[in-house]
Amino acid sequence: MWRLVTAGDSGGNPYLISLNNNVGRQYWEFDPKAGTPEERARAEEFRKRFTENRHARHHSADELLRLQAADKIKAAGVRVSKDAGILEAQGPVAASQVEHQILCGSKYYAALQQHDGHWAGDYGGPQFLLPGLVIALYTAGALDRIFGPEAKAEVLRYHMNHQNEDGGFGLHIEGHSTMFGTSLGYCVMRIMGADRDDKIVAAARKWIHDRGGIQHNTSWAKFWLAVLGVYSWDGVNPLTPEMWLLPYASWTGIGLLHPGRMWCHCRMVYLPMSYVYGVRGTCKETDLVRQLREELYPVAYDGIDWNGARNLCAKEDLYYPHPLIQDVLWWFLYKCEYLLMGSSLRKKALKETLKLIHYEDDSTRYVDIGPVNKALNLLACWFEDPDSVAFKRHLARVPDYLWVAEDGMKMQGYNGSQLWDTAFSVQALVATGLGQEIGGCLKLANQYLEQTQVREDPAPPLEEFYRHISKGAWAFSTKDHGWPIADCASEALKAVFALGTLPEKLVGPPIPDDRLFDCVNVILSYQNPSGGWATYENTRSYSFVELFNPAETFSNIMIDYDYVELSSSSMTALCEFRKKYPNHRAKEIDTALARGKKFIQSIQRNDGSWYGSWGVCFTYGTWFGCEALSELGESYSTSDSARKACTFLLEKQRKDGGWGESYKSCQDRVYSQLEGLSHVVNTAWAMMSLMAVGYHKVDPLPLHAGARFLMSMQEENGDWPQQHISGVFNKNCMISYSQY
Ligand code: LAN
Repeated sequence: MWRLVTAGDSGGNPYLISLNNNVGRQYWEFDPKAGTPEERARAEEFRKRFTENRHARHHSADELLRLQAADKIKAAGVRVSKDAGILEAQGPVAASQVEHQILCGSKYYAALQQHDGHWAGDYGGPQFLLPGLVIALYTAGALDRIFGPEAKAEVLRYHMNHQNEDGGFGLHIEGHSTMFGTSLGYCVMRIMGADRDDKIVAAARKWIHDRGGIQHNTSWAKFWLAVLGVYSWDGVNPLTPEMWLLPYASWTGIGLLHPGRMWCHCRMVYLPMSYVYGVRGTCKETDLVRQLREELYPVAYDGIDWNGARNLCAKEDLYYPHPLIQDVLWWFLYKCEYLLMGSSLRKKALKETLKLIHYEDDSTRYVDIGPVNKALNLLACWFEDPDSVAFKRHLARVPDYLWVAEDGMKMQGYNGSQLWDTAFSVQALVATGLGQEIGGCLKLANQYLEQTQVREDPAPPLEEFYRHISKGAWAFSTKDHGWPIADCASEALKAVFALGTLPEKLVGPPIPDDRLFDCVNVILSYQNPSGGWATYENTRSYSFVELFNPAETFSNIMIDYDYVELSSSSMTALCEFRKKYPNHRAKEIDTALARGKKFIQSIQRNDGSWYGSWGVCFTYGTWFGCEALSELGESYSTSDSARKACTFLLEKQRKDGGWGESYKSCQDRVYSQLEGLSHVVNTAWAMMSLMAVGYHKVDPLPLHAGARFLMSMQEENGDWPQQHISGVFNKNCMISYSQY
C-alpha cells in the first residue's frame, strides 16, 4: 500500500542534504506490507469511484492521505449533525449550529495534520510537469530508480483518469485537450510501458494525428520531444545560452532583456534549457524512440520540414501567440546557431550556465525552485557528467515532487505547499477561538513555522547569481527549498502574531523578536517603486519584455509583476507588525503602507473587483483587496473602494447562497460563473471580503445565506468536499490547493 512519509530521516541516503532534518519533506512510498486488508479494499473502492466519475470530477479528494489518518480522525470523534433543510431556510442561522460545525471542522482538520506540524495535500493539477521529469530520467537511464512497477501503474492510472473524452490531455486536469498535454502524455504512457494498441494510447494518437502531428506544438513541448529524440533540434526555436553573457546594466538598453531580470521561474527554466539546447542534449536512440517517431506523426519523420515546424502551434494551445518581432528574432538567432555551435563563445556561455545551475541546486538542497527546472537541472547535471555527485543528489530529491492520490501518481507544482497551508491554517484555527480544544495542533504548527523560517541568505555574492535577500523570510514549502516569497513571509508572520494571542503554555514559545525584524526587513525590501509588491523579487525590467515571451500557453511570465495578493499580504503583515512593535522602523513602515494603499486602490477595477492572479479569480483577488483596505482603516461606511467591492461581490452571489467562480475568469479576465453548485472556497473568500470591510454591520443576511451554503456542504466527518480546482498561474494553467 502507498504511504505518505513526512519528515523522515534520510533513510541512509548520503545524497540527501537538509538544513533541518527534512522538516516538511513529504513523499509517497510503496510498502507491500502496509495496511490491513480492509484498508486496501477501501483504497480500491476510492480508486474505482474516482474512475467512474472521472469526466465529472477531476479533482482528487486525497482519499489515500485521509485513509492514512483514519485512526486520528476516528479518535477525534466528530459527527456533524446538520439541520435538515438548512439551505431552504431564510434569515439568520443559529449561532450554536455555526459553532458546532466549526468545532467539527477544526477537529477534523487537526486530525489531518502531519507529525512535524504541517498540512500535506495534493498540489497537482498541471499536466505538463511529469513528462519533463520522465523524459529526463529516461534519457539518463534512471527511470527505474524512481519508478518501480507500482509507481508506473499509478502513473498509467493517472493518465487513464485524466484523459478527456476526445482522447486528448489538457494543460491541466480541468482543461480542454491540447497538443502540449497530449503529445507529452503520450510519451509518458509509452515510456511507462503502455502498449501502442492500448485503448487510451490509440485514442491519444488519433487526437494527435487529427491535428497533423506533434510538430504543431508549444515551444516547451518541442524542447522535451527533441530531448527524447522524437523531434529534431532544428525544429526548436533557439534557446541561445549566450544570452547569459549580455550586459546586465539597464543603461545599455539590451540589459533590460538580460535573463537575470526575468521572473525567477522563467529565468530558472530558460537557464538549464539553454544549456541542454547549447549541447543539443539528446536521449540515445532506443527502439521506443524509433517507434515514437513513427507513431507521433501522420507523415514520414524523415520528410518533415523542421525549419518550417519551428513556429507551428496547434490552435488548442495558442493562448499567447508570438508577436512578429519575436519570430524575426528567432529567425536571426537560428541563423547564428551555425556560427555559435562549437565556438569558444558557446563554451564560455555553457560554463556560465553550469555555474548558475549548480548554484541553484546547492542553494535549494537540490529541490530547485519548481518542477520544471528540477527536471531540467537534473538533466543538465547528467549531460555534464553522468557519474556526478550532483546528479545523485538530484535523484534523491525527485520523490519530493511526486504525489499519489486515488486518481494515480502525478508530479506536483512545487515540492508541496506546506508553509503556505500551515500559515493559513494557523490563522483560521486561531480565528475559531477554539484554542483550548486544538492547542496541541497549534503548538505543532508553531514548531513548523519556527523550524521553517529561512535564517540565511543564499551564498554570496547575491548579485552574481541574480538573487534577492532571503534572511528572515519564509518559502512556500520547506526551509530546504528556501526561495523567499513576499506573501509566504507575510502570511507566516501573521500566523506567528495569531499564535501570540494565545497563552505560551498552550501553543509553545514565540519566535524571538530579532527573527521577526529580519522578516519585516525582507518584506520592506520587496516593495517596488510602484508601491506594489511582486512575488520573489523586485520587478527588474518592463512589461514590453513580454513581447519576447516564447511560451505560447503562458502569459505574464517574463518579469515579476506587482500583484494585489502579494501587496495585500505584505501590507497586512506590516500593519500587524506595527501594532506589536510601534517603534521598529516606524517611519519606513508608515511610508510603505501609504504608498501601498495608493497602489492597491489604483489597481481596483471599475466594477469594484480585483483580478486575482494566483487563485480563481476575482473572488480571490477581491478578498486580498478587502483585507488590505480593512487593515488600512477603510470600511463599507467610510470608503468608496470598499463599497464598490461589496457591490461587486453581492452581484455575484448565487441562488444557493454561495459564490462559484469558474477558472475561465482567469483566462478571459472576465467574471465567469460556475455551472451547478456554488464553490465552498469562493464562498469563503467572498464572505471574508464582505466581513473584512464590515458589510455584515450593514446587512447581515447575505452572509447568513453564505454561511448556510457552507454549512450545507460540510460532510458528516467535519470535512468539506473538493470541488473544482481553485489555483492558477500565468493566467492559463490551473493548480490544486487542496487545503483551501
Ligand atoms: C506558485 C505557488 C505559490 C504562489 C503564491 C505564493 C500563492 C502566490 O501568491 C505567488 C506566486 C506563487 C509563488 C507561485 C508562482 C508560480 C508557481 C511557482 C506556483 C503557482 C506553483 C507552480 C508555479 C510554477 C511557475 C510552475 C512551473 C511553470 C512555469 C511556467 C515555470
